[in-house]
Amino acid sequence: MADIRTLPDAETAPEAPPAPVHATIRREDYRPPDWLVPEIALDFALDADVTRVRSRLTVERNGAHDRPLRLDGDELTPLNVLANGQDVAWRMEGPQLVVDIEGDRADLETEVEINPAQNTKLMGLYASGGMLCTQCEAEGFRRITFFPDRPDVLSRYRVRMDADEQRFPILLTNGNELASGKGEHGRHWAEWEDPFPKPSYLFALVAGDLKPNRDTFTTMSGRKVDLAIWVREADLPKTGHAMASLKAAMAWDEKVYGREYDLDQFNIVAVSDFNMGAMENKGLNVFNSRYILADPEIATDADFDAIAAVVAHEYFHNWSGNRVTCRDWFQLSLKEGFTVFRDQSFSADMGSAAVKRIEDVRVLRMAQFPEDSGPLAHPVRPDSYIEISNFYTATVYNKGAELIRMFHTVLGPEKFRAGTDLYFDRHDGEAATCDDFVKALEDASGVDLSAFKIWYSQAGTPQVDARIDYDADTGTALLKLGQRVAPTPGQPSKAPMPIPLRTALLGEASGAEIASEQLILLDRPEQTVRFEGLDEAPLLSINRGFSAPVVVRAKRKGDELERLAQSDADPFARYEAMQELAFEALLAGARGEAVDAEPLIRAAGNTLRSNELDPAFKAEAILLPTEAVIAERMDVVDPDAIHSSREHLRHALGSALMDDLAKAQAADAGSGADLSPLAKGTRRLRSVSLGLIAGADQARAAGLAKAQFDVADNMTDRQGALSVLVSLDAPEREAALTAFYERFHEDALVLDKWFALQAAAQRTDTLDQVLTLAAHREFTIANPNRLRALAGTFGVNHWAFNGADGRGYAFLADMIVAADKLNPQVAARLVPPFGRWRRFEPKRSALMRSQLERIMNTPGLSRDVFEQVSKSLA
Ligand code: 0A1
Ligand code: ZN
Repeated sequence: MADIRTLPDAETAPEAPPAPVHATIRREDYRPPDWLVPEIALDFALDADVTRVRSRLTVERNGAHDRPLRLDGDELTPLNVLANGQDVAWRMEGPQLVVDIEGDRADLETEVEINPAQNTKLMGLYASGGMLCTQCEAEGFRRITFFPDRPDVLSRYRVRMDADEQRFPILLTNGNELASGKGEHGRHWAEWEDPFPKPSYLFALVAGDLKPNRDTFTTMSGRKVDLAIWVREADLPKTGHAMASLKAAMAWDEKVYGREYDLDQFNIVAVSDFNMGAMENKGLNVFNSRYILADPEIATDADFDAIAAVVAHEYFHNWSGNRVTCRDWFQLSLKEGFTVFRDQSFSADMGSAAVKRIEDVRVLRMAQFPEDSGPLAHPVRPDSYIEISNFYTATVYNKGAELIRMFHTVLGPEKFRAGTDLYFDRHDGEAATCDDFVKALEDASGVDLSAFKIWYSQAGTPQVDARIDYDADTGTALLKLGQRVAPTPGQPSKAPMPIPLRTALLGEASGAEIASEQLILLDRPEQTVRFEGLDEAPLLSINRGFSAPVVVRAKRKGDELERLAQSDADPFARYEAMQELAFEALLAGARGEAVDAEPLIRAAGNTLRSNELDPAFKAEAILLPTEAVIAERMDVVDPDAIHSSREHLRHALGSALMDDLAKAQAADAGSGADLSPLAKGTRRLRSVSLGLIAGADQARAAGLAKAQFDVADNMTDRQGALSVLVSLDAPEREAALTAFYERFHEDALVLDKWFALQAAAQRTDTLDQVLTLAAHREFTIANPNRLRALAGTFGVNHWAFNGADGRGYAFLADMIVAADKLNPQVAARLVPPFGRWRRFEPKRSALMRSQLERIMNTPGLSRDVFEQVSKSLA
């Protein structure tokens, strides 16, 4: 590239009109790209402070039109622009570089300089712990070089990297390495090529002093793939679980979906500053270190499971996301919903499917249901956005996965697999839509799924009302079902949805299945299903396995829930019956009504004493719903009433079941390194039991917790004990927190736990403690994990965040405003707890609203926070 230092002069760079701020992008406005970029060659002269990026794009006019080439940029200034090796007229229109191209094809060269060390947004090329790395999804590539930064422009990449060899001995990017060598002044270089055309959001580059954990995987067609997980040398011993998970995921995708890996190498890099969980860049996944590094000393069983799930998730994207990508960002769930469904199925196959389903539904209810009933509600395939980063949501991911699961349920595994085979085959190398996915399932299965498409477009969680009328004389039962969806922003009236409900009837006296399971499709506002030949009164087991992501309100009689909790053969339905029993008591308490805890106590006692149920299931079944989930079921939220109702129930359960709980808490799980389902379940039940014991007898719980903490040879027991101790007023609390800090403060991931545990504490002084922690020398808002550990955890601590004086609101608002100046994406993710303001009693509601307004009035607010706050206020 010639004359790289030439700065634009006034003639070639006329002043552009400012782009509209905070514009709304709409799905209906989608147009295919004007220009395609089949090839791109990138040349990086890497340095933490000034990295020079030269790029050469082969651009091709897409169709007959005379529109100019528009390249996206973000905080970029072109140093040089050449077309076919010649100077060319160009202009900036807002952040876009616009070039009039003669002819239908050209080579366009640009050059920019960027500053990774000052890139606090962690989008594009940034510095983290001495290394350089990239994050490009969704729109980070435009912070590296000028490019049509949209997922339907697929290019073949050739990349040259040049860096100081001592500081950056390892140079990685997508695809395969072609050549490498030494340069002058202690520099070295490497050249790579990715044979698979990809959208810019899948580009990645890493430069740093990293060491690999290497392994190999032989694919089903016999190709050997070199695997490497790159970390700081000291972290190498903590990479074994991630590597084992990767190999298990590769084998699983071959077996279950027939998908084979396609490059000769697969690299994973762990970084400690990362906005999200991980990123599926082609052949070079970049991970938040919390989803790679683990050993039993520092990671809980839940951390181990999350690592396996996220490693698998990113790997599965190689097909569902990379080989077949999204046409536009409105189709995000095409890759995310499907890939979450794939990773959930993988985890279910690796452990207990029943417990995994319960966990997934718990996450859906805690994260997605509130989203779907609040001001930020949006369809699985959104219709508009201001900032796409705000749409990496539980709706797009988890509800999207539920939608795929419904397809799987309706089609059955064989037809579903035929459908995904056709989808991958038909759209390999393309940017596809959610409609394309459904069409492939339909074409391969011969089943009309068109009615289900409403799940992509209609927001809100359907409520299903169910009631059984039984006539003993005729042995007939009528199951009366109704559905409705509450209005959501922009969707005031709703159409009925197809809701597949796996349903069975149990005999009231025998507990046996008197009508075997069938799949009922509720697709009208009201529907009646008839059962005949019943010789005893029926109990209703409905939405088994949580076959549809809906709220079921069933009219129950007498001890129906207790009977279901005891005898339903479907583990999810059994769990659900326990939850409903808990809700009956919790809601009565929160409304100030008389509470009968006996049915729940009996059911929980039977569960704990059962010889058939495994401990992981027992733990889930006796775990009380969180205060936030209880709040979802109240018309007017009073956090103090909810808290005290839950505390009373914990007390009642804890005292009535003390002996059973103490036994479960004392159970020996063997070595902390044993990650078998039994060992993990035993540990989980120990800590859940400890929590209930604490509800009844704080002094006893403090002693047991401290003992569990002191003898623990693993983080699960330690964290479980500490999570109970932090809420107690006992000398053991301080002792354990101090011991934990002293032992682990040099490990950033464990220190995050220390912050998070205290921010989650159920105490009247939690906010004061959080304020003190915000001033701790180890606290920083610049590191997303640390910020989330303190402010994110506090925001979902229902009782503490919603303290009546409003100081909790002020604290979180302060955090959002401060974080927004550095990292808008992460700041915006702290906003949702404020979105519940309309649901609260008037005093808190006003306090929350005034904090939202305060954020809104902050000068220079980012697009990210602006969108979340303005929608929350609307
Ligand atoms: N595609 C990733 C999630 C992801 C999205 C945006 C990011 O930007 C900071 C990072 C990661 C996944 O689903 O795993
Ligand atoms: Zn994903």
